[in-house]
Amino acid sequence: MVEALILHEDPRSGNCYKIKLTAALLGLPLATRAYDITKGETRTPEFLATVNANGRIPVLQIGEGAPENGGARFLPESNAACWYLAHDSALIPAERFAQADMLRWMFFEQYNHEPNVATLRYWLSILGEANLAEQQRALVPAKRAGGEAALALMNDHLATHDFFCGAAPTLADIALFPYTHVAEEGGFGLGDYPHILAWISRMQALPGFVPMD
Ligand SMILES: N[C@@H](CCC(=O)N[C@@H](CS)C(=O)NCC(=O)O)C(=O)O
Repeated sequence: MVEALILHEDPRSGNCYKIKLTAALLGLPLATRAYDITKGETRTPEFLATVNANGRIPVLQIGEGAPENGGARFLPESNAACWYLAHDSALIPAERFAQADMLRWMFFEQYNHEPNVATLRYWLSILGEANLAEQQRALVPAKRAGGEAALALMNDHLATHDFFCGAAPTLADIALFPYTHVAEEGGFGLGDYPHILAWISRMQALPGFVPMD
């Protein structure tokens, strides 16, 4: 039996787009259920009790219905959800080092890239600079420096690699693509990173590629 796959998402979120891109590249049907994170819709008692106690999207729901019929399982964390979907596919290299190297870039994305590049996009383009709290405003220069460092590292790596783990795309590329290709919405100038721009074009040319909403 094929299990239903439902993505609990906010369509503006790059973390959610990672999962939609993985499903699209693999030809997997994926239903969606939308929430507005700026209205606290992932912080309701019902969401916390049934979807994600951590109060965040994305969450990949696997299966649906009553527990006696298999029920629904909920998987938060974008990169874990991508891993679930890509199991046994070419998006996860089989060779041990290559697989660990792919994970290296996915951890880099969560620690060095997303907290800087994605957060500035959220603050400046979605919340709006005028609406930032004083504490957020004070953090902008450090996030700018952290984001520039992450983009520079990526650009250097892509100078000699078509994709992050070699000649073919893996989940490392899918994890890094969403917030990188809209980095200008956070005030980053992608013109400074020509190898990133070439990689973005390669990603957009992949069979099955879908753009972010
Ligand atoms: N590490 C998590 C990050 C999840 C996350 O920060 N989600 C944000 C949107 S991208 C969210 O739900 N924010 C709403 C909130 O915190 O209330 C992942 O990769 O999925």
